[in-house]
Amino acid sequence: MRTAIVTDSTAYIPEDVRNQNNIHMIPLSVVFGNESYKEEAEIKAADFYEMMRTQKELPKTTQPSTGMFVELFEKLAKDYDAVISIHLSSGISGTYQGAVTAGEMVEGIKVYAFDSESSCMIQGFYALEAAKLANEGVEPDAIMKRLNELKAKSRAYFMVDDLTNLQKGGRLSGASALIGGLLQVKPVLHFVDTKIVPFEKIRTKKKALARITELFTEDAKKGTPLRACVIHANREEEAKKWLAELEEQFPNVEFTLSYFGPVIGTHLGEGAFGLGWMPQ
Ligand code: MYR
Repeated sequence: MRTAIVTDSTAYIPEDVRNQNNIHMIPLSVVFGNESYKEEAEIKAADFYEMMRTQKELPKTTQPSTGMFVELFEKLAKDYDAVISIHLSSGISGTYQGAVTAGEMVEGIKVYAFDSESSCMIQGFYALEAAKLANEGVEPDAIMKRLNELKAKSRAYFMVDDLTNLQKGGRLSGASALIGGLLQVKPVLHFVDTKIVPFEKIRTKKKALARITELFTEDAKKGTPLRACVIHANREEEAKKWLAELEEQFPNVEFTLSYFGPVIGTHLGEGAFGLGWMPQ
């Protein structure tokens, strides 16, 4: 069976890596006023953060339309029997549901939608793993099984410089414990049951990054070979420094440096950092 792999733009897999691995990408968009930009294709991260700094209003984000999914799946149906469509968490975006709905509408190709229950390069790792297996001719059911096994063992923690965007965009759940000092804290955040919730209330960025490193260390020391990603929102130099420290401490972990692009950056704001990992 020929299986195509689709992911959305919030995996932030570089274009050359997508092309090498035969991964198809469907974009989400950011909207400034009346102007909508498909991320990756029409707006890149650095330009986006510059625009966000200079505009008074927060941008909005939109998921791909069902029509975009239908068009893509119909195109893929010409060359493939199945498609595995891997998306950002269903608790923060309707993108995954869009793939499910379009999959029910399109004939001639079986659509398997995968809810990453996360986003960014963690989602990218699922897409890369799925692409490797699909290129080896592994059946889609077996690929889905492998993705679910990885999901059960994957972790991601992140922190934002300022919680305002996450709160205004309605993507922060269970934050009542933080109310009162919302802007003064740098909580470590994570996903629980598809939603973003505070993991621990922490007061400074330094302590938050140290706590995330500690959580990673606990897992990395267990001995399972891991792949991990350091993710930043327009803070490449700081992210590289963190990455270098981790690489030195954990030479057996396969690290990737990645970024929060326009759509995720809209909700996290500039200066956010994350660390995600899963078994290799
Ligand atoms: C949409 O409009 O459908 C997109 C909404 C995206 C919400 C993003 C919320 C932040 C996600 C953080 C992911 C961190 C992964 C380490």
